[in-house]
Amino acid sequence: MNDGGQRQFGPLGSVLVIIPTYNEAENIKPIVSRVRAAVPEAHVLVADDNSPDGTGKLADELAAADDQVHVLHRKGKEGLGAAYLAGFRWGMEHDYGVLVEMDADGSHQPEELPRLLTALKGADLVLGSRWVPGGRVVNWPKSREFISRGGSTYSRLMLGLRTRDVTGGYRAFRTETLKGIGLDEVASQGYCFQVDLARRAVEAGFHVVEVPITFVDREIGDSKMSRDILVEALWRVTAWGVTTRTNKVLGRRTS
Ligand SMILES: Nc1nc2c(ncn2[C@@H]2O[C@H](COP(=O)(O)OP(=O)(O)OP(=O)(O)O)[C@@H](O)[C@H]2O)c(=O)[nH]1
Ligand SMILES: [Mg+2]
Repeated sequence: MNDGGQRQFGPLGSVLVIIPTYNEAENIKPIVSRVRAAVPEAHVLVADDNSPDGTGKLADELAAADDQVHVLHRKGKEGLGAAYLAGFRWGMEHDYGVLVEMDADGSHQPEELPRLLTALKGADLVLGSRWVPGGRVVNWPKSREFISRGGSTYSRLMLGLRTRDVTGGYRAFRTETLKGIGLDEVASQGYCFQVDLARRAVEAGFHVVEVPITFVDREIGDSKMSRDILVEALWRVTAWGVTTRTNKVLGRRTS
């Protein structure tokens, strides 16, 4: 991780909050209005994978009533990673300076976004972090906390990262950072998408800062967490770790 000490960071530019959705009909309106209230100048992009429960239609209603709300309709469920990649591309095409990742279910509190954006003034990427002092989780079953903490620890050890919360999904990127990461090579779909972006940012020498957040467990709607998502994360992180170490031994840069 680059310490960013000597760097001059440019102005942030306009902010786009990307919210991927799959069956979030009960959550979409409250979360969008919370974002609009917390950071009134920010725009919102809902990236919906043709949710059977009509989330996309509700998002269209929000967009029709508010010029700062936009909807990206995707054909079908392709995973969180693919939805974010499409959202990032949309944000780049529309010249936003900052692209924010946020879940629809209220786990990532929009009221904390101003703190993330303030930190981004002196960073390339800000991670909302549950596992730094001041960060915490509310209402999470111990089993989920164990999996999440374990996933972060395993990823840190395998990949040699210094960040504490590697799997979290509440993040603010400068658009330039995402351009520098090489999004075309990102194939991860589930949670390891977040690990993948973090390790790529660190390896590319970007200044990554963690800001403590209070993560609130979803109250409404169904979880998309699955065994397949965990298995994908485990094998990909292991494979990246082996490649990173092998390349270090051979004195090559990782790709
Ligand atoms: N577009 C799209 N969004 C998705 C997909 N899978 C999950 N999401 C969204 O990504 C965000 C995170 O998913 P969650 O189901 O909340 O995952 P989680 O936070 O680990 O699990 P719980 O909070 O326990 O449900 C939510 O806004 C989901 O609606 C997908 O395949 N496509
Ligand atoms: Mg959630």
